[in-house]
Amino acid sequence: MFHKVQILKPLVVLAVVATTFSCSTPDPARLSEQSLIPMPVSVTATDSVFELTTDTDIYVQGGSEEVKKIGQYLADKLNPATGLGLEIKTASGEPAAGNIYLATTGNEAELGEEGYVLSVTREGVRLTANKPAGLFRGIQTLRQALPAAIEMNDKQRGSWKIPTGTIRDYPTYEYRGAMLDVARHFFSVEDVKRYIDLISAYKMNALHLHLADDQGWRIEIKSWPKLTTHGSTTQVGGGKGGFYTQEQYKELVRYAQDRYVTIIPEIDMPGHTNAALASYPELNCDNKARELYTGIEVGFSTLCTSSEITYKFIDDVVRELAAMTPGPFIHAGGDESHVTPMKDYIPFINRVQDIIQSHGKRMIGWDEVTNASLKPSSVAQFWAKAEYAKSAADQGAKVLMSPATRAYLDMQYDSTTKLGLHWAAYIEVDSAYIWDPATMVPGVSRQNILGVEAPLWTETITNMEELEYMAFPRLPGIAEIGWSPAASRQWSEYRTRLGNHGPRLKAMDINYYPSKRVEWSE
Ligand code: TNX
Repeated sequence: MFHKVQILKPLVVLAVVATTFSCSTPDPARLSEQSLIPMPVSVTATDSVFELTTDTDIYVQGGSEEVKKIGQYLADKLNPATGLGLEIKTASGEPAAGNIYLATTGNEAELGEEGYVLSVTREGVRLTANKPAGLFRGIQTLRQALPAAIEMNDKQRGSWKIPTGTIRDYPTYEYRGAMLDVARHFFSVEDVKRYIDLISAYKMNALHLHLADDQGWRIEIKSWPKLTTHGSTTQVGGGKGGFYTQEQYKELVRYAQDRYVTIIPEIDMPGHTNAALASYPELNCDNKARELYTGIEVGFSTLCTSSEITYKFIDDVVRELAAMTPGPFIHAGGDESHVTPMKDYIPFINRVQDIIQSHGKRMIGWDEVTNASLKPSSVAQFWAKAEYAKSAADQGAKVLMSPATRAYLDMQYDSTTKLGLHWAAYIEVDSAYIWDPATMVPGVSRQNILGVEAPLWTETITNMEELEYMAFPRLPGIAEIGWSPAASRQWSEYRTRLGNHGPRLKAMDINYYPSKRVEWSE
């Protein structure tokens, strides 16, 4: 080892001198050797490069404001680091050589809603998809086909070469998401926007926001104002908490929509409701308001399932949420309702499911909701009990896969991790990657599965830096599990790609955990 280093050193110095003093940077690795995450369905490399220059612009197919907006998003990603000032232009046909072209062509069934074809030749970049969402996903691949420095926010030296070839790509699962618990610790609108940026860079398309729990209620409900004037005012450890006004929430929904991410709001019930029970005495069977709570115990609170006012409350909350939710789902929680007897829990969940449906939405619930009678339109989120996931599938409902032992981003990496919990497992980066949703639970197979989601509970997570440390680099692996075909996934190969991805995570200013199971390139 020592000798190797001695011999290699002069070579390294030479290479550094060569790249620093020559006018052009060396050509990038072939397209098939780029460290793309998630791995595309197919990559065919040819042996040339396309270089972005001051003459390069982004041509969008004429007419569509939506495609124009995607073009602008791409320009905003490429211009800061390159300083090339790419402009958006409307094209009536394919542009002249030297440019990037984005178009929705709408005729390839296999590509579906989110698939795309990215074709790079010496003459230019051509990105096509059936739908704008596909163009957006393809842009994430294009970013990763450029040098990591493309992610920097200010002008970088260097040339901007993309290896040539063709990528055809589409997702395995239609739902690829992350969950953020903004109830245990509150996260600002700016934080949530950054998380949306980060998850969408890995082609995730859903952000589930856990908006209410024992420690805080985080979304303004105009018909029940004390939920926020009182119920939002603290958090775990006794900080000041916080909440989103409806205007702020709508802004988040729009921000996510522009990145083809659907926000799924969750109000957890009948348990995990202390913040609501503290705000309105009438939601308690004894009519007495509870104290606000700042600890991290679970399973002690319940709405009064036998009182009509509870259902009026839920109907009002769901109505206001549904009005701000363009996506199809409202999440009703339903987990760890330890003080709600099962004989009360079952009719409660059935009724909540009806309320959600009456407002035009589909219910998602944590896996315990399968104790009730699920409609085929409902979704059970598997986190703990395999038999519940199986029961959901047997009832004809879809299953969302979030096994706590693999996909929980709040679990510690190992016993030395300072943040997080370990009640489910220690989850190193390989463990978070080496599983297949379609074989996780006997009796639950691919056609029963809506997709995958990586939840981040925030009992111990207080700010964005800590959030990033727990989410990265596990989240890109979960994103790949949701997107890429199972047959193409191998830890031994992914590990190299992830290691090569290190400089990109740094350029994105992500505070990631530098796992020793990965060899990180500088
Ligand atoms: C269990 S997972 C919970 C959450 C906690 C989490 C901590 C689930 C549906 N319920 O209330 O925050 O464990 O890891």
